[in-house]
Formats: sequence, C-alpha cells, structure tokens
Amino acid sequence: MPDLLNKAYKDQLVTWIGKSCHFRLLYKISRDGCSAQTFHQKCDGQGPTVTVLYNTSKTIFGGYLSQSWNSNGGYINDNRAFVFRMQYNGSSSPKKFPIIQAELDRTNKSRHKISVKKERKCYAGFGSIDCGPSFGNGDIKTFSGQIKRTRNYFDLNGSVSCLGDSYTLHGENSNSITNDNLQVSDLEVYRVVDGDAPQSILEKPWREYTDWTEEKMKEMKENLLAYKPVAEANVQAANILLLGPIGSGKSSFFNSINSIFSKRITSKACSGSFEHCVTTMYRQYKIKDRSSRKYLNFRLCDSRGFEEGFAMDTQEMSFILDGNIPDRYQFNPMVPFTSDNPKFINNPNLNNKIHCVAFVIDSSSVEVMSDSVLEKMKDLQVRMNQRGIPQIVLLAKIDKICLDVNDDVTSTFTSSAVCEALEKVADIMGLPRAHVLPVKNYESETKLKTGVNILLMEALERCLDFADDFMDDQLYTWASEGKDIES
Ligand SMILES: Nc1nc2c(ncn2[C@@H]2O[C@H](COP(=O)(O)OP(=O)(O)OP(=O)(O)O)[C@@H](O)[C@H]2O)c(=O)[nH]1
Ligand SMILES: [Mg+2]
Repeated sequence: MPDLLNKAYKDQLVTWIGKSCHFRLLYKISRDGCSAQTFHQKCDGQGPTVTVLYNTSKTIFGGYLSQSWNSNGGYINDNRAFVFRMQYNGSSSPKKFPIIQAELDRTNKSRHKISVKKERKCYAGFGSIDCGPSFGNGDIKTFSGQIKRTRNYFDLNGSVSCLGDSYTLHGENSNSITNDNLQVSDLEVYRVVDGDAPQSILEKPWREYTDWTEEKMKEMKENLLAYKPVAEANVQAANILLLGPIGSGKSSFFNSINSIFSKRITSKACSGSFEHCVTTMYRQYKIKDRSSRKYLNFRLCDSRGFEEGFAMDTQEMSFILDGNIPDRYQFNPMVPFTSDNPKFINNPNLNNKIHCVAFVIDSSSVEVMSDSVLEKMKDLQVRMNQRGIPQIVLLAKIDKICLDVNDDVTSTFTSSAVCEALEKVADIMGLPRAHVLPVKNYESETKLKTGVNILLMEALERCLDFADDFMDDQLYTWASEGKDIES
C-alpha cells in the first residue's frame, strides 16, 4: 500500500529535520490495523520517526521524534522533537512547532551540602504499550487500545486539547492545527533514514494497485471460492500448468495458494533448492478450502523444471497440454512418455486439457537465464500458440530483488527493480507486460500475510480469466465446426 505523504511534504520534513534523509513506512493503520500494540511492535526501537495523521477535514498534521518510540511507560526526552501541520482544510499550510525545553530544578544532596542544579528536560513523547503515538505532555494523544474502522475512517479516542503544553504554537492553537478533529482516514509512522532516498522506490506506481486491505483479500478469496469454469464448457475445473526453469518457484506457488485456503502455511508439494529438479512427478493439485471443506474449481498442475543438460521431450509436453498424461506420472528423461504407455489418456476432452500456462520465472535470475532454457521455453510457446493456449508469467521471488519489497510486498508496484525485471521478462517471452504478474511465494514465513496473499490471488485470478477465455474460444471453434464438446 503506497504511503500518502507526497514529495513536497517529504521535502518539507527534510528541511525541518535539517539533514539529508528519507522516509520508510513502518506502520499504517489502514493497512496494519489501529492498535497500540501493533504500533509498538512495528515502531519501538526504530530510531527517529515521523508520525502523520490525515483527518476527515483534509488536514494533515503530526510529529517528529529523533528518539525511538518505546513501551516503557515514561516520557521521551528529545530536544529535537517538533510537531507540525502540513495541510489545513485541503490547502498546503506547512508550519513547524518546536519542543519547549522545561527547566527543572534537580536537588543534589551530598553529605555536606545541598545543591540545586538546573536541568533541561523535554516532554517530547510518551511511550506506553496502551497508547499509540503520543506527543508532549498530552499535546497530541492519538489513540489508546484498539480502534475499529468506522466506514472509511477511524474515530481516534485520543485528544489534542493540551496542544501547546510542551510545544510552542507560535500563536496557533489546536483548532488551527488539527481542527480538533481526530477522525482520521489514516495515521502513518515513517522511520527517518539518513541519506538520500534509494532509487528503488518510485514516486508513482508503475501499475495501479491501491487496495491492500484485509477486506480486499477476503473479497478475492470469496471470488476464487465462487469460481466456476465457463458453464457451457462442461468442465469441472480449470487446469493451470506451471512451467519453468528448475527452482523458479513452481511448487512453492502451489504451496502458497494452498496455504491461503488452508489458513496456515503448508508445503504439500516438495520444494527446495537442489542442483537437479526437486519435482519429478506430474501432479494435478486440487485445493480444498478449510472453512467450507469444498474443493476449488481449478487445478494447479506442477511439472518438472527445465534443466540445462537434460533434453526436454517436446512431444511429452504436447501430451501434457493436450491432456494425454495422467496425474502422478513420474517423469523419466531417459524414457519419455509415448502413446504406447498403458496410462496414456486416449481421446482427452476439454476436462483433461491445459487451459492456461503459467511460466514461473525467478526474478532474481532473469539476467542469467541460459540460452538453452530460453530456447526450450520458446519452443514450447510455439506449441501453445498453435493450440491457442493463453500464457502468463508469474514473476516469482520479487523479495530477492528489492529490499523494500522484502520488507513489505505492498511496495511491489513502486519498486523500480520489480518493474525492470518485469519489462525484461515480457520482452524475452514476447508477451504483453500486463501478462506478467509479480508474486512472492511463502518460503521462510510461518504466518500468512495479507499483502502476499493479495499478490498471489491476483495472479491466480488472471490465470482463471485466461483459462475461461480459452474454453470460450474452444467452444466457439467447435460450434463453428459443428462438433460437440466431447470430441
Ligand atoms: N525468497 C523466495 N524464495 C522462494 C520463492 N519461491 C520459491 N522460493 C524458494 O526457491 C526454492 C525453489 O522453489 P521450488 O518451489 O521448489 O521451485 P520449483 O520451480 O518447484 O523447482 P523444481 O521442482 O526443482 O523445478 C525453494 O527453496 C523455495 O523456498 C519466493 O517467492 N521468494
Ligand atoms: Mg517443484
């Protein structure tokens, strides 16, 4: 989910902070949920941060701390802290309100004398596990506990009535800074990182994708659960064939999709990193939804990876595309499958055929893909084109080519590294860029993540759309040739 702070406002913050720096989004209530506990999990100990609130009066305000947030239950002493207003009622109106340094008398008692020493103390922030970001001595209390979204905003239970207690307001007041309105569409906390922003994150996304919310994820899941192939095709399940170089993430893609519907990380298909192919058996995997205990109406067909030094039998691949090869067929590069094999499916119908091919390509090795592997894929594409089978590329392992995506996949569509890899793959494969879908498979995670699920399901939805197009096309061809669908 892209951050909301525009470049001009970021530049303004850099000027106020007084040194070259850039901003990394740590926490965002519309994405991560509005909970004090989550805020502390994501922001404690992260060094300097900027907190930004966007209220429903179109006013943007917040605060900067050069010290880390903590959950110690005490004040954060920071003489560089400030609160600010960026925008007021929809118009740009930047103003910085610096911290007031309180002079405190500290009494030192030694055996012989009592001395009073002046000490400067700043009540810049308050770190408590029960509270979201809090500035000053109650100047800006954002929220405590957990706040549920109300329609399209969060009605924060904090207050700004003490604004001006610990920060100098230069004649302004809480109303002219915040409208005294804590109904916010969002609250973001950014880590302030020294140095200029790396080029990897672009100002504008290269592909429009704005909704990374849990609601969107649920909606996508519902859509996939409701998916049925084109009714007239009389096909029980759409068949998506996963193809690609060894170790590119084919089995992991199936495992990841299976995990989403199992509601936990699963690894039914063996995956791993070995010199040779891990998958040696052709598998047509169905996926069962854990809640409804129903199978989804598509199959992910996992196959052996293309390997240098192992000649791929293109006839065998044609048999897979045409539906002549059964589930659980053990590939044997020495003895390819032939029509004499007793398991050979004669007269396959549309149920057995592949309806969409998804090439799985490791984004971190696009540059080093060998010519022989490329040649194999091109050769196969010719066979697919002859049959009119649609093709898609799943650009996997995007977490390996961009640190920001590794931190958080919601940066995928602003990552220049992902954009470059995608353009390169589209070019190599001769496919439109819209047919290349970035994904991150589950590999080291122990828990499901909303953003990862959304990317995976987006890719799967496209495969199913394409599979439907293929079935439609077959029906049309057969109708025009006067054949029935069983032929
Ligand atoms: N970081 C990262 N690692 C991944 C991703 N997808 C797969 N992997 C890892 O890459 C390795 C190979 O993944 P597999 O799913 O076994 O690849 P495959 O294409 O099925 O490989 P073969 O069956 O050998 O052809 C495993 O160690 C996975 O954990 C991804 O999106 N990100
Ligand atoms: Mg595999």
